[in-house]
Amino acid sequence: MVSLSFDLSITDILDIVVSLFLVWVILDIIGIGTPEKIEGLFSIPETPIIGNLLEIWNHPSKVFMHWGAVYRKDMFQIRIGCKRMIVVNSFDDIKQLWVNHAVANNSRPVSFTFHDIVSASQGFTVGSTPAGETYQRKKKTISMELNRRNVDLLSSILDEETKYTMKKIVCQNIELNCLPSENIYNYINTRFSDIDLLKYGQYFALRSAISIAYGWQMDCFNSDSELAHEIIEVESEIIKLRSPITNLQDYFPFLRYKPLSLLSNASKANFWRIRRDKYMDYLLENLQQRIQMKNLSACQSLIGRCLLQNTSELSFAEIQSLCLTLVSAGLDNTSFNFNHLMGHLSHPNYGYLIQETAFKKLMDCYDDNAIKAWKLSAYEMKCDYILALVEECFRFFTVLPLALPRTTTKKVRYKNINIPEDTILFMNAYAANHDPSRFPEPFEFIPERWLDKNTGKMLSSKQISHLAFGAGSRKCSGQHLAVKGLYTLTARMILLFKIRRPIDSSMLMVLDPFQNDSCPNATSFEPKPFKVRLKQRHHRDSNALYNILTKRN
Ligand code: HEM
Ligand SMILES: *[C@@H]1O[C@H](CO)[C@@H](O)[C@H](O)[C@H]1NC(C)=O
Ligand SMILES: *[C@@H]1O[C@H](CO)[C@@H](O)[C@H](O)[C@H]1NC(C)=O
Ligand SMILES: *[C@@H]1O[C@H](CO)[C@@H](O)[C@H](O)[C@H]1NC(C)=O
Ligand SMILES: *[C@@H]1O[C@H](CO)[C@@H](O)[C@H](O)[C@H]1NC(C)=O
Ligand SMILES: *[C@@H]1O[C@H](CO)[C@@H](O)[C@H](O)[C@H]1NC(C)=O
Ligand SMILES: *[C@@H]1O[C@H](CO)[C@@H](O)[C@H](O)[C@H]1NC(C)=O
Ligand SMILES: CC(=O)N[C@H]1CO[C@H](CO)[C@@H](O)[C@@H]1O
Repeated sequence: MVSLSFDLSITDILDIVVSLFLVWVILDIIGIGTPEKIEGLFSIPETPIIGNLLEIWNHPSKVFMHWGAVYRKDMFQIRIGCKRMIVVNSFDDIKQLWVNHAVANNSRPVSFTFHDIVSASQGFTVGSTPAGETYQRKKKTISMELNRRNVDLLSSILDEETKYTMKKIVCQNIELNCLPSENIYNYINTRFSDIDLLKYGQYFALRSAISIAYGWQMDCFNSDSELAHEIIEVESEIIKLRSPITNLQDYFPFLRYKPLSLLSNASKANFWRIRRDKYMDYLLENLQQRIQMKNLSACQSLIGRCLLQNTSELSFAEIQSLCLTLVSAGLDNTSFNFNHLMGHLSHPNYGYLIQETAFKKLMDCYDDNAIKAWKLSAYEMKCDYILALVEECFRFFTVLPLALPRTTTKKVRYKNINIPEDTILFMNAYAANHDPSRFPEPFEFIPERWLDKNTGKMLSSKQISHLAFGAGSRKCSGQHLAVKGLYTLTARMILLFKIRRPIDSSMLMVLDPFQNDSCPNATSFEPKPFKVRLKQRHHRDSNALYNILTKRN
């Protein structure tokens, strides 16, 4: 009996698959089911039913660049299943469309897997919330909390966290017990072996985020290492589920119905959601307990203040969403950028020279006093060359090559094209950041392009800007934090070390982020691991600097 009913259900499933598929094919052939073409906009040739799905499954950003070149179009439309979307490759069109047109009300597409399953309990992150009142309340809070002035108030946290990161890099890689009394300069000549710095970047991003959000210092390398691992692993799996291309249920609605949804494994999304809930709940409950005990750093933390003050008018669910945003947004984005920058510096043919220039410029800014340079690099971004280095890294790498997708909330007219309401827009940020009309020699890593040739000062954002943080009203709210974090990390790495190529030359970073991407169908680049080798940088104050690292606060 049991096996009979099992057989039956399998046939049932097959029946449903086949009949739904046939209905879909028929609908597609007569043209119901397929969305109308947008008039006046070039359309990439497409396959019936699926549209352009197969061609853009992997590295959509690169395929879009290729199409742009082949068809000589900066803007074109594509289709996946029942949805049509517009792709914009050129820097100027993105600026026009995202900043000057209809940006105020740009929304985010709602994805079935991501919004209905992954986000069922903790809510959406700010970045994935569609337009509306709840979005506006959350965005207002996070933009205000992380505006330039407030990020400056977080300097002491970044000071502490970058110091902690440097200390771990030193202590874990040269044979030494970093006891407070120990003088590290006895070990100066110890050689580092090849190391992968990504882990340190991730712990930096995670610890800073937890400290800012909850006023809690995580001990990532010891007592909280399990929790840290868990957060890093789960968040990086969840970002993969968010890909705007590979979630087939979004484009082929019949796949959402049981039993088909079981085949397409929505339970995978559920699995990660449950693991995420566990630590998100833990972090918030822990904060609430500490607030009850009147713990000062808990009460003054970003989320602590949201819970205590009623001025922000946030509901509890909205506060949960802010927590999620703060924990997840910087995690891989910041650490991948840090690692990528270190990878560039490890390239002997240009990276070594950049480091020497950077060190010299830092010394120039601080009267040749490395101790002062070390201390103040967390509190001010005075050295324009380091800032240029950071901006060039954001541009060159563009960790989210398609930024995050947008949806129009009303009709937009642009260059005689009527873009209807509810159209998905893809900003090809990678393409725009390598647009040769804006960035001569776009595939070269040239920090100087951000600086005035005569004065060496940073050019204004009107003169040069990149799109790694998106553009317009839904531009990244964490950009000041991300820039400041990366500035401090970079300045301090350069003060302490010379970053050199790995001894194992196969571990040298590959420059093209598309080439060794381990997950070509994901939203962000996921570079294969690579390594660098560190040597101590010798200067008048180097021993004193190493002593700062080993001292207890
Ligand atoms: C290197 C680090 C980072 C990069 C490259 C990055 C990049 C981006 C991009 C491309 C977007 C989409 C913008 C658009 O649609 O135009 C975005 C949105 C967002 N980012 Fe970041 N981000 C980074 C770090 C952070 C950090 C540390 C936070 C801190 C909480 C943060 C918070 C947000 C939020 C809240 C949004 C959503 C804005 C909205 O939809 O209105 N990001 N980010
Ligand atoms: C779906 O994913 C979950 C978690 O990864 C796994 O346990 C389950 O076996 C998968 N189911 C199918 C039908 O692939
Ligand atoms: C507040 O809580 C943190 C984390 O639990 C703890 O390290 C700190 O000592 C507490 N501060 C006070 C003043 O109790
Ligand atoms: C915040 O406002 C809600 C209702 O608006 C009220 O129930 C709650 O007591 C207030 N909390 C504080 C800390 O004032
Ligand atoms: C990167 O940043 C975007 C926007 O802030 C965010 O939605 C995403 O979760 C982040 N991804 C990772 C892997 O950190
Ligand atoms: C990186 O990609 C290149 C070309 O695709 C390949 O030859 C090389 O083995 C890859 N390197 C690593 C470390 O995977
Ligand atoms: C995305 O790419 C990775 C690595 O190539 C692969 O393991 C994974 O199955 C792909 N995901 C989808 C949905 O195709
Ligand atoms: C510029 C613009 O059109 N802004 C509108 C966006 O939508 C809100 C309501 O959702 C309006 O109040 C704004 O005027």
